[in-house]
Amino acid sequence: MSSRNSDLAHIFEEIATIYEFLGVENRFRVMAYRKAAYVVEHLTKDVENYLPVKKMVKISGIGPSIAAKIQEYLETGSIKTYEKLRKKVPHDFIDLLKVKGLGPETLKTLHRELGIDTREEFVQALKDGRVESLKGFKSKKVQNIINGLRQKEALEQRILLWDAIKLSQRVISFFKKLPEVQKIAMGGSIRRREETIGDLDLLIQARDKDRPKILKHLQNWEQVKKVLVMGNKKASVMIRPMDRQLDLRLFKAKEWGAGLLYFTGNKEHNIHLRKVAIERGWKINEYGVFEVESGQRLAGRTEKEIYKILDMSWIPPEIRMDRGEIHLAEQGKLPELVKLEDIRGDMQMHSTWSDGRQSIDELAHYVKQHYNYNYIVLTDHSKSSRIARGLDEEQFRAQIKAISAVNEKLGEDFIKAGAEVDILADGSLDLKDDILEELDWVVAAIHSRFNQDNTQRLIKACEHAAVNVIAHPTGRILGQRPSYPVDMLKVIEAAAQTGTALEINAQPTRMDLNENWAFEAQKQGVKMVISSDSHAPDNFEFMELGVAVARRAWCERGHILNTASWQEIEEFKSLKRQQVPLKVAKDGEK
Ligand code: DGT
Ligand code: CA
Ligand code: CA
Ligand code: ZN
Repeated sequence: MSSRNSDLAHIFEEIATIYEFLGVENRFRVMAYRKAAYVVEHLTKDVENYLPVKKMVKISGIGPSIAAKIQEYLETGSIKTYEKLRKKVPHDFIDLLKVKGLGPETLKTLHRELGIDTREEFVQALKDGRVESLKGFKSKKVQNIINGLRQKEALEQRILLWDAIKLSQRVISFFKKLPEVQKIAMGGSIRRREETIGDLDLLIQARDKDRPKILKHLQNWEQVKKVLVMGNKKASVMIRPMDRQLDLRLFKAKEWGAGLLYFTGNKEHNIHLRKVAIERGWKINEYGVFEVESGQRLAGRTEKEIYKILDMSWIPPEIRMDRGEIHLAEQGKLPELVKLEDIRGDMQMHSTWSDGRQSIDELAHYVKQHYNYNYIVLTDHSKSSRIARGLDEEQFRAQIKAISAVNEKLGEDFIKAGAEVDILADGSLDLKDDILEELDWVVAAIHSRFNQDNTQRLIKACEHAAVNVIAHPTGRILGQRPSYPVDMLKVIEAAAQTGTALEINAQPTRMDLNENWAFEAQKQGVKMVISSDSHAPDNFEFMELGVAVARRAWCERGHILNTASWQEIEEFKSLKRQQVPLKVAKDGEK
């Protein structure tokens, strides 16, 4: 995707937010700009290709006034309306709207009553009690704001893995334009697929004489905000997108594997490898493996070659954490980690029937066109999730029919009828048993009461015969809220005993189960499903993140249910039925 498109999308998003702050009379503008941001972000070609304005308004979601602003941006590099709005409301302040618990009305009150214009002033007013002294700001509300701010700050030091992956794709494609770049890869936490990322570590293989040109290429990139270090084989810069540090290092061909290994880490893994080398009278650094006495080079060209000379099999980056993988690699007993290509279907997604953006028909065709899946499970929300426009029993019945109709046209049972049913406060389900019986797959999830201890609530859901999987089991949202109180070890145990699966939800801010719980679940023999929880076409890509979590949790194909055929998934369901029989409540009972 073009970087201009995404810059424009950011601008439109910010304009929408500023209008939101300025007041309800702007709500149509807010909607128009939000929509335009979304549309521009998802154009397949650079926005320039859609000009002139007359042609552009034919793209649904872009009106003439916004189309004119796109043209203005392409011609002048800025948008006057945007500059004006920015002067009215400081960016820093608007950014506070992203804090959970702080809406436009609250911010406006703070501005009016306390004269707060910047984030700094806001933090100060929180600290010295001025916020709490305002009418309508009870201590609980203030505490919520403080918690929200903390979560946001924690994430600001680091960025989400998904954002980092997208950012690194942009960086890599920028350098790939140079024929002098022989090999290129991201190292560090991105390559290990950590949950959040501090800085970006970029490695390039090139001939010595081409180094200056490559470094110059970086220095001249319009996305570079500041040069921190500029050497002759490395550089560090701050880049504008997401305000990140980018460390670039250059290697010769014979050093490439050693450089990649050294800068992929983690540190503990590297130290352990070095120890193994030292025991043999060798040393290992970012340039290769050498015999200490003679200084003779033993390896360095590829990672495989280095692991091999240390008598180990190649270790996938995701598990280079010194958690026992080195020992297993010495014995040739590393787990065979699940791969993205192993995934045969997506187990959670939403349609326009609840809060998704695609109709059932569109979902089916989109997935068939872009993915090589054998099945998808439609899991719209149940009725108590009002904001998500959840369905009641009758609507699910109608949906089952609608799914059959689409499947009939497709000539196969591609779409499975499922539901994401709310687990109510007492652990009972939001839908009657008889409709659950009619569904192909039942996902149960908590969407309310995040403050109470939810252990028993989840265990009770596991014990329900119709529940096949617990979705996003801890409920955490990165950058917004931690897990609700829950004893996950007990939930994992209940899942194991009842034959219920646990979900690895692959949404970028969820990744829930996280790698630690997924590791625990895998050890306890609990099956997991990986789902994109898609609400829009581009969400299906998130599957990659869920697979990364599973890989970091040492999961093999067999641990992940949706690497299997639907027939095998049916067998998984009937196993639970043998353990936990369902007593269908008759009408009038319950
Ligand atoms: P981050 O950036 O905080 O998300 O995490 P990393 O793991 O990317 O850390 P970073 O950028 O400081 O270092 C990049 C890689 O370089 C890291 O995977 C391990 C390796 N590395 C860094 N410093 C050292 C060191 O002093 N010794 C060794 N053996 N490896 C190091
Ligand atoms: Ca890094
Ligand atoms: Ca770094
Ligand atoms: Zn959900």
